[in-house]
Amino acid sequence: MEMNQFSLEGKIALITGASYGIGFAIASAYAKAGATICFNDMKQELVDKGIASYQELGIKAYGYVCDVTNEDMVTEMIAKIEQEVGVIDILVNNAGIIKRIPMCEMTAADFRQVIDVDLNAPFILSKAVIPSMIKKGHGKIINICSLMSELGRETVSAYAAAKGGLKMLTKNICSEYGASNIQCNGIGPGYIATPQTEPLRVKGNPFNDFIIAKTPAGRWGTPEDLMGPAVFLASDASNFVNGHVLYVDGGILAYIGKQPE
Ligand code: NAP
Ligand code: GCO
Repeated sequence: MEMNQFSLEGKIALITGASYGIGFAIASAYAKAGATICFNDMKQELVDKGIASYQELGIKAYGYVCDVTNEDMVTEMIAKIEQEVGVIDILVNNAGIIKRIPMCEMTAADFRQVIDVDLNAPFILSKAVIPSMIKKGHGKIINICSLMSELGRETVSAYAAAKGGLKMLTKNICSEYGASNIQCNGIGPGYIATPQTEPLRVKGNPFNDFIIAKTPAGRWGTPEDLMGPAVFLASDASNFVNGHVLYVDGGILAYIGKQPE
């Protein structure tokens, strides 16, 4: 086995919502593996902040303002990337939101917004890049799923519905485009310390201790924990891995949880 199977030299990657958080970590890992990085955010100020953060790591990243739920903006962004950088080899559907509201108190508009960002947008982005990947003869699509692709919990009905759907969209892209040498896989992060989970980690929140007791690793994950798995799924090393969700969760899905003392 050639070790350069894990190299991303010469590849162009688009990671959505990657000014910070998990997306930023994945994009940074891809750059270290040799890829050219493109990312987007909804606000120019965050795109600029993201570009500066990448520069601090010595990475020249191409940043674009784009709301991933807006198909016209996505079409424009992909065209710009193809013109300014080149055809996208790797798409990471990372941009996502969560609304933690008891289901019966959640408005349909709130539910729809989560589905729009976490499920409809990966469909829109994937549909936008697949034709060029087919022409190029290869492509990698990585959907950032969740433990909530498998499990539910109180207050996250919209998010779990979206992430469960994203798991099945992953399997369907595999089924429909595997013959075109496109591999579509998911990454299911466990509980990761990012702005999205900040409310769960505040001092004294019992959920913090709950997660640590439920995780064999005995800790919250970090965005850096996702770097290696993300490089693997973007590289030639995973060319025969398709339609799979790789859970990077410290073992939480396998474990009933520590007995309370
Ligand atoms: P985060 O810190 O909240 O970052 C989310 C990113 O997505 C932000 O850059 C945000 O931009 C962007 N975004 C949101 N809506 C967007 C839209 N409509 N168009 C473009 N960009 C948009 O989240 P994270 O923790 O890094 O999570 C990243 C992904 O991992 C999400 O899909 C999340 O569901 C998933 N995930 C997270 C965890 C975890 O424990 N953290 C675990 C499993 C899965 P703005 O700053 O402009 O809003
Ligand atoms: C929550 C958390 C989780 C994590 C992640 C777990 O409120 O339960 O936000 O949903 O973000 O998705 O994999």
